[in-house]
Amino acid sequence: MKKLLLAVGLSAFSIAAHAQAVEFVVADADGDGAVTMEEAMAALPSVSSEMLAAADTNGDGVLSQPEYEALASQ
Ligand SMILES: [Ca+2]
Ligand SMILES: [Ca+2]
Repeated sequence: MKKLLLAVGLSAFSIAAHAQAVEFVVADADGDGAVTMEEAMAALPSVSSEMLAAADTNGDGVLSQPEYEALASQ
């Protein structure tokens, strides 16, 4: 499990290596307290739709602050 997470983290890092992480409050453009997939892609253009889907750990279709920050810090 740890190895898998490390591998996922490393591949994400290589993709987003020089991306500037955008803070949750900035990424949440409409300020409703959740970052939609569209907002996340605008804030983190180097993130793939697969990474966004994986980041939505509770499967509600949007990223909460902890979900977003886990993605942004990859
Ligand atoms: Ca929002
Ligand atoms: Ca979610």
